[in-house]
Amino acid sequence: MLNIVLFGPPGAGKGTQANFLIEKFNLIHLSTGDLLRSQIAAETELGLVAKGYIDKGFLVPDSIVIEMIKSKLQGNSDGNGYIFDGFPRTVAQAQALDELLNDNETPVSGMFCLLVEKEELINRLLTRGKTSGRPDDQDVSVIENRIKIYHEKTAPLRDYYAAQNKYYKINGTGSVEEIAQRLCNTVSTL
Ligand code: B4P
Repeated sequence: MLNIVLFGPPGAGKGTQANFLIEKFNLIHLSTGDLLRSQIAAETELGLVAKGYIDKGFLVPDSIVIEMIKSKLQGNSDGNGYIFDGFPRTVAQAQALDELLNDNETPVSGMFCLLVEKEELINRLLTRGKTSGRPDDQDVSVIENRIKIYHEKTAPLRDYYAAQNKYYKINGTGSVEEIAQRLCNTVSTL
């Protein structure tokens, strides 16, 4: 089993690169951002709560996100493994993921962190905001809040995975294909 955590600040290319890795390594894609947006689109109770956080650039509470991932893992036992895209984003989420995967004796294989400069992140997200309709991609102050929260709450996970020898840095600047090649080369060494 290959369980990959795709990591990086907002706009680093997690969702973009996940598409390459899924195909190359035959993995099941679990994006908490996509799962939350589908709840928002369906106007569920969970979606309404999540929208209040996402539109302002805050993280959705751990309890909601962990429960969502738990139910997805229970429903998908086949396949070569998972690609976790945008999850975990806090230490509590990383601990919960370890517990869930250890129950099935299939731990995280590696955490791959896409490194991109702040100015480039903001440009990418504002560009996407012109066509995506995502409110969180249309306002610079919301984007800056997302990046700030990434540094406060999410970036510390680098130490969490480094302590387990599972942290891999990937240069996230360049063409989508070049970055995909770097990622695939590194994942293939596992
Ligand atoms: P996500 O959906 O995870 O959104 P994201 O951080 O913006 O990254 P995404 O994967 O979508 O974008 P990508 O970098 O691929 O989260 C959205 C919100 O949901 C969060 O802010 C939070 O509120 C909530 N949430 C999600 N997960 C959560 C969790 N676990 N806990 C709590 N809250 C959670 O791409 C960005 C743009 O860059 C795209 O337009 C792409 O085309 C472009 N791009 C990509 N690679 C490029 C390249 N090499 N060159 C130029 N452009 C590139």
